[in-house]
Amino acid sequence: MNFYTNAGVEPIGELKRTHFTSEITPEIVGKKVTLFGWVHILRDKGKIKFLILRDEHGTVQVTIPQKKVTEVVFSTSAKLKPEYAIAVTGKVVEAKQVASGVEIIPTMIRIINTAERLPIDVVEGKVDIDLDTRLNHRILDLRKPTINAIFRIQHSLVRFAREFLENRDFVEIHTPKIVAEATEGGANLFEIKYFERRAFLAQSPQFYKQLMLLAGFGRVFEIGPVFRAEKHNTRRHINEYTSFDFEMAWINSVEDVMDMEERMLHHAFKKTREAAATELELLGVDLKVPKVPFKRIKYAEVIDLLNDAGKEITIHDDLDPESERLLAEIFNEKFKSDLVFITHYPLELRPAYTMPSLTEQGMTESFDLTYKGMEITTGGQRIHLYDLLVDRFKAKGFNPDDFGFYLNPFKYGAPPHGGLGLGVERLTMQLLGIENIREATLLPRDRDRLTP
Ligand code: AMO
Repeated sequence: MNFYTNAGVEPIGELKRTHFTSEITPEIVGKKVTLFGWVHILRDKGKIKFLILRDEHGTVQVTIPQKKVTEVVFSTSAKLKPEYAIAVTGKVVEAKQVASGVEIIPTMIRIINTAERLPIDVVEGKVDIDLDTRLNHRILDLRKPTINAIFRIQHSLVRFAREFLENRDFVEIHTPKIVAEATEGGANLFEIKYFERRAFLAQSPQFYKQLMLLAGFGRVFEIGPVFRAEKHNTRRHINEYTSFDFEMAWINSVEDVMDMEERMLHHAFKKTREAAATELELLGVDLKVPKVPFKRIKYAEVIDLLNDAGKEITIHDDLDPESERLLAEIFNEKFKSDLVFITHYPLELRPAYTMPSLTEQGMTESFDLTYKGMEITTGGQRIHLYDLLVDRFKAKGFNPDDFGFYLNPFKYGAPPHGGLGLGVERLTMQLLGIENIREATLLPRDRDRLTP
C-alpha cells in the first residue's frame, strides 16, 4: 500500500540533508545543498515567491523566481502553507538584501508533510498570546526559535554541570521515584496507590543519595524528576520539577559543599556562554560568568537586613516572595553579586537530616543559594551519627520505626557527608530573566495542568 498517493505528500526517499540553515553562509556560494525543515514564512509576489525555511538551527531564505526555476518547483511552491514539512535542494547564491548575505534558489522542493491551519502562531512577535494558551499548544509553541532556545540553554547548563562533577569522581545514580516516606516533611507529598499499600512520589532523592555514600560511593549525583504537591499556583513553583542533586562523603564542613557548587556553576556558566552563544544572543541575554567564591551571609544577618529595609520578618519565618524581591536589591547593592549563599538556618526551618551547627546554638550547617534574590539551591551537611539522627527525627515528631530503611544503615560506619539540591527550572528562569517558571519548564505540571 502506498500511504502517499492521496495526501499530496511524498516520502523523504533517498534525500539526505547536506546542511543546516546556520551553515548556509557566503563561504559556500555556488554549492548545491539539501535542507530539511518547516515553512516558517511565505511571501507571494506573483512571479516570485519567498520562503523562509526553518530548521533546528535557524532560518534561511529560499527565493523562487518563476523565470529561474522549473515549472514543477514553481507549482510546488504555490502549494506550500505555513509549517509544511519540506525538503529543499538548491544552489546557494549571494543576496545582499538578506542579513546572512545568501539565499537558496531551489532546483527541487519536496512536500514531506502538510500542516493544518495552526491554532497559535509559530512566527515570533506576530501576536501576543497568553501563557496558558501557549502551554495548551506547547509542542507548536516550542517551535518558536526563542522558546526552543530556552531549552537548549538549559541543556547546556545541565551538560556542563554534569561534566564538572564527572571530572571530579562523582558517579551518576538513578534512585526510585516511588517511595514509602517523605524526605522533606509531609506537607507537599503526592500520595499514590501502590497495590494494597499507599506510597508517595519522591519529593527529593535525599535519603537514597545519602545512603549511596553509606554504600561506598564517595560522591554521587542525580538529575531527575521530583514531585511536590504545592497547594498554590505561584510563578516559581511547579508540581514536578527537575532536581539536580549531588552528595559527597568525607567533607570537613558544609563549606566543602558550597565550594563545589560555586565552582560547578562557574564552569557551567562559562561553558554555556560559549556553547549556547547563538541562543543567548537570540534571547538578548548577556550571561555573566559569576566570580568565585560567592558571597556568604548568615540567615540571622539576612533577617536584620530585611528588618532594616522595613520588612517585618523574624528568624523563625521562611523568606516569602517579597523578602526575596527585597534581597535581590539588597544583595546587588551590597555585594554587587547575583549569587549569594545564605547559611546557618535555624533548626526549625530545616529537615530532620540536617546537621545542627557546632558553633551557633539552634542553627544548622546548611545553606540556600540565592540567584537574583530567588532560592535556587538548598544544601547542607547531614547528620552521619546514628543517635543524633534518631533524636532529630523524634524532635521533628517522626516515629523512627517508620524510617528504618534510612536510619539503620547509619549504625554501620557512616562517613561525614553533605550535598545539595538545585532546581534546574529555577536556575534557567533566573539566568534568562524569565518571570514564570512554567516558561522554563518543557511541559509544566501545575495544579491546573496535566497535559500536554
Ligand atoms: P528543597 O526542598 O529546598 O531541598 O528543594 C531544592 C531546590 O529545588 C527547587 N524547588 C522547586 N522548583 C520548582 N518548583 C517547586 N515546587 C520547587 N520546590 C523546590 C528550588 C530549591 O532550592 N533535599 C533538599 C536538597 C538537599 O538538601 O540536598 C531539598 O529538596 O530550587
